[in-house]
Amino acid sequence: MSRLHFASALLPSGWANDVQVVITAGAIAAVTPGVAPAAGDERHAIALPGLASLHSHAFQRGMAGLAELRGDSTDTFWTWRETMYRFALAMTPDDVAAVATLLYVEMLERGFTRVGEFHYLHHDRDGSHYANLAEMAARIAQAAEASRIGLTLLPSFYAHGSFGGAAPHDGQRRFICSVDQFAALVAASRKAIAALPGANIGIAPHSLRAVAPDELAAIIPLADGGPVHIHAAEQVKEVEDCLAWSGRRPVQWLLDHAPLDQRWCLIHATHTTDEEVSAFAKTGAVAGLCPITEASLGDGIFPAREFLAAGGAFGVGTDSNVLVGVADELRQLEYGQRLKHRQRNVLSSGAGRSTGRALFDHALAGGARALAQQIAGLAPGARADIVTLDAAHPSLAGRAGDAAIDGWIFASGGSAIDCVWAGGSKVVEGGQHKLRQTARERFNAAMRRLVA
Ligand code: NGQ
Ligand code: ZN
Repeated sequence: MSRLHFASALLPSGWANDVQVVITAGAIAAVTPGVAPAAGDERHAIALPGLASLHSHAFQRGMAGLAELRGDSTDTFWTWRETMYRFALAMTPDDVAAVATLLYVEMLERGFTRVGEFHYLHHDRDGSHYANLAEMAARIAQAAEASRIGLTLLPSFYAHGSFGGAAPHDGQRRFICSVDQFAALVAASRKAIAALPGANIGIAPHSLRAVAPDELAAIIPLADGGPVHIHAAEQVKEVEDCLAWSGRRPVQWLLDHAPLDQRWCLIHATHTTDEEVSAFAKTGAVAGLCPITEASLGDGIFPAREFLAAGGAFGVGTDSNVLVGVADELRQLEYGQRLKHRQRNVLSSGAGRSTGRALFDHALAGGARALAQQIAGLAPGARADIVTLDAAHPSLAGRAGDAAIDGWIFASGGSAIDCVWAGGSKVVEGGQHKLRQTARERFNAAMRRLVA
């Protein structure tokens, strides 16, 4: 058991002062506001719940910053994807473990205490299957275990190169499964996370490009009540190709053909019409927004204002992991809306209300829903995932409550985090994860080989 005391803490009911939190077996056992610190309480100033990065492709952390040279033709999402595939084809299981470990260490240092790992790099470099189909998933689980981040593993089903069941191309060979192989992969993945504290599992049909309708119907039961995540409508070309194939846009196709509900998360959903936005919001499915990656890849800007007005739920994901941070994703999300609408404080919940707080509350609730966490925030029964802010950081000076969140998100470069507890263990102190040094060394050694 451990006891923490916070001068102020953001609880599900709002900010509270003098909050004692009791942790037992990795979970929050009690939250008591309005009490003086007791002897033996570990004391901190400002506490927030950790957030989920609901969408990550861990291996892509290794190519961060390596696709910033213009190619021979106009650079697009699709040319980036070729670079990404070349990188993916080179990685061994040890490389994936090294990259994922550093990534998860960075996520924790930057306020993410859970990750939805949308995992599709399944097979060996030549496309043959590892003796353990979940070899790569086990490396992801190892990285989660070492870093202590909460893992929601989302094994991805990938079978085709484009809409209409087109054959996959050679660069996709490490991702490909039949429905039967995928069922075996999901079973092996369940084993890979079985002993991992705080872990759960869902499935991820990759996209309507990679999954045919009959396959989608066949794999949904494999989620067994867990989350179902799918990429949708990220690129204009994808929308056009989907229209040519089905007469429907991707989100409309899913609304018409998939049993969308609170278990589902549509990743990106960037290019959606007003009708799609309101129907999507009503399903309770989460919009998995990845603002930094969507900016990096030139995807476009999600209609977040309209989606929120329609009652939609969103969470954020770090996706390509080119830059990793809660504050960074939330800031980029709001700034995209400002650039689009040429206004300020677009996603604030009303006059006089903090934008940072609105972004944070939505991402907390949406992230928990998308990763099937029953309790979001600092409340009894939740996993003890807690972040403290550094009250001495200049961007927080003289601020309390929502103003501290705004200072962190908009003015600190994301660097105002002090300590982080994941599943009740204090893994980050003074902004640094205990494994930072070893994780960096191992990552750097892998990179020198892979990039050379
Ligand atoms: C992915 N990433 O699966 O890693 C995708 C690119 C695709 C993003 N969309 C590949 N950010 O969608 O075909
Ligand atoms: Zn993705």
